[in-house]
Amino acid sequence: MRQLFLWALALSLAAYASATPPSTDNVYRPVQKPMGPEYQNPPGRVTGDTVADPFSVGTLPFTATGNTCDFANDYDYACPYTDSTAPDVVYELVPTADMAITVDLCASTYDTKVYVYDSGMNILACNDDYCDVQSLVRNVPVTTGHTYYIVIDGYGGSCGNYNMVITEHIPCELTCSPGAMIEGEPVCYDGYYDTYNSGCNATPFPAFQSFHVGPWLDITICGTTGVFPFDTVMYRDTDWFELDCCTFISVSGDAEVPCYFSIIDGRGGCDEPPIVAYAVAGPCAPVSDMWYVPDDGPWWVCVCPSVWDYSLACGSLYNLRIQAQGCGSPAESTTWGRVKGLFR
Ligand SMILES: [Ca+2]
Ligand SMILES: [Ca+2]
Ligand SMILES: [Ca+2]
Ligand SMILES: [Ca+2]
Repeated sequence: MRQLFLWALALSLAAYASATPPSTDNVYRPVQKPMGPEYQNPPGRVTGDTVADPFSVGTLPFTATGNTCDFANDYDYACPYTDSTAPDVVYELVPTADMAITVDLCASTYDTKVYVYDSGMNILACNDDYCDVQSLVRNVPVTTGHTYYIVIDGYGGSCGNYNMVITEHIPCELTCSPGAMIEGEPVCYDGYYDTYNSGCNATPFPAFQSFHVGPWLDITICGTTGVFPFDTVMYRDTDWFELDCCTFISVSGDAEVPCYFSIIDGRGGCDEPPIVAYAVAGPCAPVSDMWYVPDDGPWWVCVCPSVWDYSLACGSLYNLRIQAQGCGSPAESTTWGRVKGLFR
């Protein structure tokens, strides 16, 4: 019966392991994508082409769909890729209240870019790839009665169907779970160098926060993370927790910014260790159903921001609960209630 349960768990893990696992690097390594054919402007002008004749954004939340291919190329901003020739569409927003906004193009079906300009065409926010190759900017402050331009563009010469949702940005604010262990790492900052718990990203030596599982381990870690610049390079605070030996690992929790919660096979050391399970937690979107059935350790649980974007500010809080069964605990002592309790 227990074997059956293990097989069921192992099969259910296939869903976690089948997608391309995320990187656990702490430094951003942009890859230049192929640019594709240069886009040629169509003849004539249509509404939405430029800031002189934009579409209007109505009451928030506001959704708009369309296709950028019939518009002209008028705008480009490097974030970080340059030389876009893609056609672009312009929306005008005049807020009726001071707020921050999120512009979400994640449901679009081509390689999008998005920019937010003020009325003087000063750039306020820019993003290329937030959710796969689609774009999102969050927490962009806007002021009542002022005019803002939201430009939907494409990477390289890409155009296609866009789906834009503009919402008021409601910040996700968490507090440490009762009884949580405080991570203890300093809050990251510009130029921060993590020797505290950056795991396989630490040089010259790996740096883990280690836990002895014993028969059972049930611990919640309240930590902070974020994305920050080091010189001109983008870094993120990665937090690695080591478990010495386990026959079950369950990971749950939430974060103020989107974070990968990953279970990593540490048995082969830091040379490209396999990620065996992962999920995105936050913002205010808990993960509760991630587990793995491992063997002799060590196993690592890693928390890192899932998006390379400075809006994921240092000091963003997470609660990570790790429940594990140790290698030494005999199967006979495992009750169903206890095992199932691990995966709630
Ligand atoms: Ca363009
Ligand atoms: Ca993109
Ligand atoms: Ca941290
Ligand atoms: Ca860290």
